[in-house]
Amino acid sequence: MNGSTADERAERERAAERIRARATQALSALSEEQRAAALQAGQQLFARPPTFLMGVADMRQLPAPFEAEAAFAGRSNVGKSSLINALFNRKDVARVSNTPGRTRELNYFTLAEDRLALVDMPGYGYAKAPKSLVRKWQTLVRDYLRGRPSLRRVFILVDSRHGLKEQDRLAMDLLDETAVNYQIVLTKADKTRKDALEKLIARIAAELAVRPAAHPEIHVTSARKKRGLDELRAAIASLLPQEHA
Ligand SMILES: Nc1nc2c(ncn2[C@@H]2O[C@H](COP(=O)(O)OP(=O)(O)OP(=O)(O)O)[C@@H](O)[C@H]2O)c(=O)[nH]1
Ligand SMILES: [Mg+2]
Repeated sequence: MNGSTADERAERERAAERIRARATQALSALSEEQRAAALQAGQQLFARPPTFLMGVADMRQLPAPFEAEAAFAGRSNVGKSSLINALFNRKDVARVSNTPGRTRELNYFTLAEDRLALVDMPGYGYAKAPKSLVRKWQTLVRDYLRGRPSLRRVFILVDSRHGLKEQDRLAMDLLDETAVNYQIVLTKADKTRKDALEKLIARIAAELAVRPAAHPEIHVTSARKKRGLDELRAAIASLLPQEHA
Protein backbone atom coordinates (compact mmCIF):
# COMPACT_ATOMS: atom_id res chain seq x y z
CA MET A 1 0.00 0.00 0.00
CA ASN A 2 2.90 2.34 0.74
CA GLY A 3 3.50 5.12 -1.72
CA SER A 4 0.51 4.36 -3.94
CA THR A 5 -1.31 7.27 -5.56
CA ALA A 6 -4.93 8.22 -4.96
CA ASP A 7 -5.78 6.91 -8.44
CA GLU A 8 -4.23 3.54 -7.69
CA ARG A 9 -6.08 3.36 -4.41
CA ALA A 10 -9.36 4.26 -6.11
CA GLU A 11 -8.79 1.59 -8.75
CA ARG A 12 -8.10 -0.97 -6.04
CA GLU A 13 -11.29 0.08 -4.27
CA ARG A 14 -13.27 -0.42 -7.47
CA ALA A 15 -11.65 -3.81 -8.07
CA ALA A 16 -12.50 -4.89 -4.55
CA GLU A 17 -16.04 -3.62 -5.02
CA ARG A 18 -16.39 -5.83 -8.09
CA ILE A 19 -15.07 -8.79 -6.12
CA ARG A 20 -17.53 -8.12 -3.32
CA ALA A 21 -20.42 -7.94 -5.76
CA ARG A 22 -19.39 -11.28 -7.24
CA ALA A 23 -18.81 -12.91 -3.87
CA THR A 24 -21.82 -14.78 -2.65
CA GLN A 25 -23.87 -13.65 0.27
CA ALA A 26 -23.15 -15.04 3.70
CA LEU A 27 -25.17 -18.17 4.39
CA SER A 28 -26.61 -16.44 7.44
CA ALA A 29 -28.10 -13.75 5.19
CA LEU A 30 -30.05 -16.24 3.05
CA SER A 31 -33.69 -17.15 3.46
CA GLU A 32 -34.37 -20.61 4.88
CA GLU A 33 -35.22 -21.91 1.44
CA GLN A 34 -32.08 -20.46 -0.17
CA ARG A 35 -29.98 -21.80 2.67
CA ALA A 36 -31.37 -25.31 2.23
CA ALA A 37 -30.64 -25.11 -1.52
CA ALA A 38 -27.08 -23.92 -0.87
CA LEU A 39 -26.42 -26.73 1.59
CA GLN A 40 -27.80 -29.26 -0.84
CA ALA A 41 -25.61 -27.95 -3.66
CA GLY A 42 -22.63 -28.35 -1.34
CA GLN A 43 -23.57 -31.88 -0.43
CA GLN A 44 -23.94 -32.87 -4.07
CA LEU A 45 -20.64 -31.34 -5.04
CA PHE A 46 -18.74 -33.35 -2.44
CA ALA A 47 -20.72 -36.58 -2.72
CA ARG A 48 -18.09 -38.14 -4.95
CA PRO A 49 -14.33 -38.20 -4.38
CA PRO A 50 -12.36 -35.71 -6.47
CA THR A 51 -9.88 -36.47 -9.19
CA PHE A 52 -6.29 -35.72 -8.30
CA LEU A 53 -5.18 -33.81 -11.36
CA MET A 54 -1.59 -32.80 -10.64
CA GLY A 55 0.90 -31.30 -8.26
CA VAL A 56 2.28 -27.99 -9.44
CA ALA A 57 5.78 -27.01 -8.30
CA ASP A 58 6.26 -24.16 -10.75
CA MET A 59 3.88 -21.50 -12.09
CA ARG A 60 4.62 -22.61 -15.65
CA GLN A 61 2.94 -25.95 -14.94
CA LEU A 62 -0.45 -24.47 -13.98
CA PRO A 63 -3.39 -26.15 -15.71
CA ALA A 64 -5.81 -24.28 -18.00
CA PRO A 65 -8.38 -22.24 -16.05
CA PHE A 66 -11.48 -23.86 -14.57
CA GLU A 67 -14.98 -22.40 -14.28
CA ALA A 68 -14.09 -21.84 -10.64
CA GLU A 69 -11.03 -22.45 -8.54
CA ALA A 70 -10.71 -22.29 -4.76
CA ALA A 71 -7.51 -22.63 -2.75
CA PHE A 72 -6.85 -23.71 0.82
CA ALA A 73 -4.04 -21.60 2.20
CA GLY A 74 -2.63 -21.13 5.69
CA ARG A 75 0.36 -21.75 7.90
CA SER A 76 1.97 -25.17 7.97
CA ASN A 77 0.10 -27.67 10.10
CA VAL A 78 -3.16 -25.69 10.46
CA GLY A 79 -5.07 -28.60 8.94
CA LYS A 80 -5.53 -27.72 5.25
CA SER A 81 -5.14 -31.27 3.97
CA SER A 82 -7.18 -32.73 6.84
CA LEU A 83 -10.06 -30.37 6.10
CA ILE A 84 -10.05 -31.30 2.41
CA ASN A 85 -10.26 -34.96 3.41
CA ALA A 86 -13.08 -34.22 5.83
CA LEU A 87 -15.06 -32.37 3.16
CA PHE A 88 -15.00 -35.55 1.08
CA ASN A 89 -15.58 -37.69 4.14
CA ARG A 90 -12.43 -39.68 3.35
CA LYS A 91 -8.99 -40.08 4.85
CA ASP A 92 -6.93 -40.49 1.75
CA VAL A 93 -7.65 -37.64 -0.65
CA ALA A 94 -4.88 -35.31 0.55
CA ARG A 95 -1.79 -36.23 2.55
CA VAL A 96 -1.77 -35.32 6.22
CA SER A 97 1.13 -35.33 8.65
CA ASN A 98 2.30 -34.18 12.06
CA THR A 99 5.39 -32.74 10.44
CA PRO A 100 4.80 -29.21 9.14
CA GLY A 101 5.60 -29.08 5.46
CA ARG A 102 3.76 -32.21 4.36
CA THR A 103 2.19 -30.57 1.32
CA ARG A 104 4.93 -29.39 -1.00
CA GLU A 105 3.18 -28.47 -4.22
CA LEU A 106 -0.07 -26.87 -5.31
CA ASN A 107 -2.15 -30.03 -5.35
CA TYR A 108 -5.02 -29.76 -7.80
CA PHE A 109 -8.19 -31.73 -7.13
CA THR A 110 -11.07 -31.42 -9.56
CA LEU A 111 -14.78 -31.85 -8.89
CA ALA A 112 -18.03 -31.64 -10.79
CA GLU A 113 -16.67 -33.09 -14.03
CA ASP A 114 -13.61 -30.85 -13.90
CA ARG A 115 -15.60 -27.62 -13.70
CA LEU A 116 -14.23 -26.76 -10.29
CA ALA A 117 -10.73 -27.11 -8.88
CA LEU A 118 -9.74 -27.23 -5.23
CA VAL A 119 -6.11 -26.49 -4.52
CA ASP A 120 -4.38 -27.84 -1.42
CA MET A 121 -1.47 -25.45 -0.91
CA PRO A 122 1.84 -25.85 0.87
CA GLY A 123 1.81 -24.06 4.20
CA TYR A 124 3.35 -20.62 4.32
CA GLY A 125 5.71 -19.93 7.14
CA TYR A 126 7.56 -22.41 9.26
CA ALA A 127 8.18 -25.86 7.87
CA LYS A 128 10.69 -28.54 8.74
CA ALA A 129 12.55 -28.44 5.47
CA PRO A 130 15.76 -26.92 4.12
CA LYS A 131 15.56 -23.11 3.96
CA SER A 132 16.03 -23.04 0.19
CA LEU A 133 13.02 -25.34 -0.29
CA VAL A 134 10.86 -23.29 2.07
CA ARG A 135 11.77 -20.15 0.12
CA LYS A 136 10.81 -21.88 -3.12
CA TRP A 137 7.37 -22.81 -1.73
CA GLN A 138 6.86 -19.30 -0.39
CA THR A 139 7.58 -17.83 -3.81
CA LEU A 140 5.24 -20.31 -5.45
CA VAL A 141 2.45 -19.56 -2.96
CA ARG A 142 2.85 -15.81 -3.42
CA ASP A 143 3.01 -15.95 -7.20
CA TYR A 144 -0.02 -18.22 -7.33
CA LEU A 145 -2.14 -16.12 -4.95
CA ARG A 146 -1.58 -12.94 -6.89
CA GLY A 147 -1.39 -14.29 -10.41
CA ARG A 148 -4.18 -16.81 -10.99
CA PRO A 149 -7.12 -15.10 -12.68
CA SER A 150 -9.56 -18.02 -12.29
CA LEU A 151 -9.01 -18.13 -8.51
CA ARG A 152 -12.45 -17.25 -7.14
CA ARG A 153 -11.73 -17.50 -3.45
CA VAL A 154 -8.87 -18.28 -1.11
CA PHE A 155 -9.87 -19.99 2.10
CA ILE A 156 -7.34 -18.90 4.69
CA LEU A 157 -7.23 -21.58 7.34
CA VAL A 158 -6.34 -20.44 10.83
CA ASP A 159 -5.74 -22.70 13.82
CA SER A 160 -8.43 -21.72 16.35
CA ARG A 161 -5.92 -22.17 19.18
CA HIS A 162 -3.52 -19.63 17.73
CA GLY A 163 -5.55 -17.03 15.80
CA LEU A 164 -4.25 -14.77 13.05
CA LYS A 165 -0.47 -14.59 12.71
CA GLU A 166 1.84 -12.26 10.84
CA GLN A 167 1.99 -14.62 7.86
CA ASP A 168 -1.81 -14.64 7.59
CA ARG A 169 -1.91 -10.86 7.63
CA LEU A 170 0.74 -10.68 4.92
CA ALA A 171 -1.33 -13.08 2.79
CA MET A 172 -4.44 -10.96 3.39
CA ASP A 173 -2.53 -7.78 2.45
CA LEU A 174 -1.49 -9.43 -0.80
CA LEU A 175 -5.04 -10.55 -1.59
CA ASP A 176 -6.48 -7.13 -0.70
CA GLU A 177 -3.99 -5.51 -3.06
CA THR A 178 -4.75 -7.89 -5.91
CA ALA A 179 -8.52 -7.92 -5.15
CA VAL A 180 -8.76 -11.68 -4.73
CA ASN A 181 -11.70 -12.66 -2.54
CA TYR A 182 -10.77 -14.57 0.63
CA GLN A 183 -12.51 -16.07 3.62
CA ILE A 184 -11.23 -17.12 7.04
CA VAL A 185 -11.82 -20.72 8.16
CA LEU A 186 -10.98 -21.58 11.76
CA THR A 187 -9.69 -25.14 12.17
CA LYS A 188 -9.33 -27.64 15.06
CA ALA A 189 -12.34 -26.16 16.86
CA ASP A 190 -12.44 -29.37 18.91
CA LYS A 191 -9.34 -28.06 20.70
CA THR A 192 -10.76 -24.66 21.63
CA ARG A 193 -13.27 -23.70 24.31
CA LYS A 194 -16.48 -22.06 23.22
CA ASP A 195 -15.82 -18.73 24.97
CA ALA A 196 -12.30 -18.47 23.57
CA LEU A 197 -13.67 -19.26 20.13
CA GLU A 198 -16.28 -16.52 20.40
CA LYS A 199 -13.68 -13.95 21.43
CA LEU A 200 -11.41 -14.99 18.58
CA ILE A 201 -14.24 -14.67 16.05
CA ALA A 202 -15.06 -11.16 17.28
CA ARG A 203 -11.42 -10.10 17.04
CA ILE A 204 -11.01 -11.48 13.53
CA ALA A 205 -14.33 -10.00 12.36
CA ALA A 206 -13.11 -6.56 13.47
CA GLU A 207 -9.93 -6.98 11.43
CA LEU A 208 -11.83 -8.20 8.37
CA ALA A 209 -14.21 -5.25 8.44
CA VAL A 210 -11.53 -2.90 7.14
CA ARG A 211 -10.12 -5.30 4.56
CA PRO A 212 -11.58 -4.77 1.09
CA ALA A 213 -11.34 -8.30 -0.36
CA ALA A 214 -12.35 -10.23 2.76
CA HIS A 215 -15.59 -12.20 2.86
CA PRO A 216 -17.23 -11.21 6.16
CA GLU A 217 -18.38 -14.69 7.21
CA ILE A 218 -15.96 -16.77 9.31
CA HIS A 219 -16.31 -20.54 9.17
CA VAL A 220 -15.66 -22.62 12.27
CA THR A 221 -14.57 -26.16 11.55
CA SER A 222 -13.14 -29.32 13.01
CA ALA A 223 -11.98 -32.02 10.64
CA ARG A 224 -11.76 -34.39 13.60
CA LYS A 225 -15.33 -33.80 14.83
CA LYS A 226 -16.74 -33.09 11.36
CA ARG A 227 -17.94 -29.66 12.43
CA GLY A 228 -18.82 -26.85 10.03
CA LEU A 229 -18.36 -29.01 6.94
CA ASP A 230 -21.82 -28.59 5.41
CA GLU A 231 -21.49 -24.81 5.49
CA LEU A 232 -18.03 -24.90 3.96
CA ARG A 233 -19.19 -27.26 1.21
CA ALA A 234 -22.03 -24.83 0.46
CA ALA A 235 -19.60 -21.90 0.32
CA ILE A 236 -17.43 -23.76 -2.19
CA ALA A 237 -20.41 -24.86 -4.30
CA SER A 238 -21.56 -21.24 -4.48
CA LEU A 239 -18.38 -20.33 -6.35
CA LEU A 240 -19.55 -22.17 -9.45
CA PRO A 241 -21.41 -19.98 -11.95
CA GLN A 242 -25.12 -19.78 -11.14
CA GLU A 243 -26.39 -21.83 -14.07
CA HIS A 244 -24.67 -24.88 -12.58
CA ALA A 245 -25.64 -24.24 -8.99
N1 LIG B 1 -7.49 -31.90 16.95
C1 LIG B 1 -7.49 -31.74 15.65
N2 LIG B 1 -6.36 -31.97 14.93
C2 LIG B 1 -6.38 -31.78 13.60
C3 LIG B 1 -7.56 -31.33 12.94
N3 LIG B 1 -7.27 -31.20 11.63
C4 LIG B 1 -5.97 -31.55 11.47
N4 LIG B 1 -5.42 -31.90 12.65
C5 LIG B 1 -4.03 -32.36 12.88
O1 LIG B 1 -3.12 -31.33 12.53
C6 LIG B 1 -1.93 -31.88 11.93
C7 LIG B 1 -1.66 -31.22 10.58
O2 LIG B 1 -2.69 -31.52 9.67
P1 LIG B 1 -2.53 -31.33 8.10
O3 LIG B 1 -3.90 -31.50 7.52
O4 LIG B 1 -1.43 -32.16 7.55
O5 LIG B 1 -2.09 -29.78 8.04
P2 LIG B 1 -1.65 -28.92 6.75
O6 LIG B 1 -2.15 -27.54 7.00
O7 LIG B 1 -2.11 -29.58 5.50
O8 LIG B 1 -0.07 -28.95 6.88
P3 LIG B 1 1.06 -28.69 5.72
O9 LIG B 1 0.71 -29.50 4.53
O10 LIG B 1 2.30 -29.13 6.39
O11 LIG B 1 1.07 -27.22 5.46
C8 LIG B 1 -2.18 -33.39 11.83
O12 LIG B 1 -1.55 -34.00 12.93
C9 LIG B 1 -3.69 -33.51 11.95
O13 LIG B 1 -4.11 -34.74 12.50
C10 LIG B 1 -8.76 -31.12 13.72
O14 LIG B 1 -9.85 -30.77 13.24
N5 LIG B 1 -8.65 -31.34 15.05
MG1 LIG C 1 -1.07 -30.19 3.83
